[in-house]
Amino acid sequence: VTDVVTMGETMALMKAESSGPLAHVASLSLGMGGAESNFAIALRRLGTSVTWAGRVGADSLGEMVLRELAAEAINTLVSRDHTAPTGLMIKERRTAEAVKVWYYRKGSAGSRLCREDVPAEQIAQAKLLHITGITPALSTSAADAVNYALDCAQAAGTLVSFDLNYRSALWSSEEAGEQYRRIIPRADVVFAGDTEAAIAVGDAQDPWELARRINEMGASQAVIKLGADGCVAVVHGEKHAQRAVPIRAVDTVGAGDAFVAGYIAELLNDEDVPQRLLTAVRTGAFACLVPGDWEGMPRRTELDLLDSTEPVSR
Ligand code: KDG
Repeated sequence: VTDVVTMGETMALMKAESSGPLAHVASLSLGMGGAESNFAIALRRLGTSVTWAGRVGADSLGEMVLRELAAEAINTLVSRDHTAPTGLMIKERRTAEAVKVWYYRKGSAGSRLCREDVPAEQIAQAKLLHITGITPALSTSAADAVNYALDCAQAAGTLVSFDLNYRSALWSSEEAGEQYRRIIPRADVVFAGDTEAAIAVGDAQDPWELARRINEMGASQAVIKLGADGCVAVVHGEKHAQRAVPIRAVDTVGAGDAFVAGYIAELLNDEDVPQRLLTAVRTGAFACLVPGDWEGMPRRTELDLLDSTEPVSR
């Protein structure tokens, strides 16, 4: 039994070693990434037990995903799909600052996630189920799996958190908005960037209004992620704001997942909202400081490093 259960697709990730068009990049390094497993790793490093459920191919890349998750002490409930490969994404560093992600995931094992893969019992016993808006975009069977996981959580009184995580390569904003409006009322905690939130609830004057509309749809904790501007939240009717930690980002992919993990870890530790948001912006900042999607996720003992003025600590 773990405190948190999450599910989704984790893919192999090939990262360009240098900046420039992929056509002129001589070497790529191999790793993995996936919003929910990034979240799981960040959460585990902060001290919360977590299960990741998903589907990978019966191939070497699937093996790599499972090895990495095991090395991070994530409990895994995985189907090995013998008829589809593990998905792949390639990260192009077009300029030193601009990262472009290319997906090779259509028909992948992960996208074939279905309701049989949903760990109903573990969800019922967990404190929280975490879902992202990527999973329902993968296929109809994956969308059905999300729906079923939400049924399991609601029947058992397990908290639900939902990160909208819009991916324009996977679906249109109309399709996404429709799904978001179905899932938000079933969630307790909702995370969204401001443009993502607008896909679900329409444009608004300010992020508070976006959060308030998400509350109105039934999620009592709405957190709007504003990147370098920090975040705002409306939680049980109360407004909160938190500034970001000033950093020089090298790769922001994975920062949102880290942010969510920071908030959820503190929520489950019964910390108040300001503490949840503070840990969230700090974990998010850490994720931006390394090129991988999850490798930079901090351990709890490392959170203070962001304030350190010492270049070397011994
Ligand atoms: O949030 C980071 C994820 O986007 C990345 O790790 C890969 O899951 C991924 C996706 O679908 O983009």
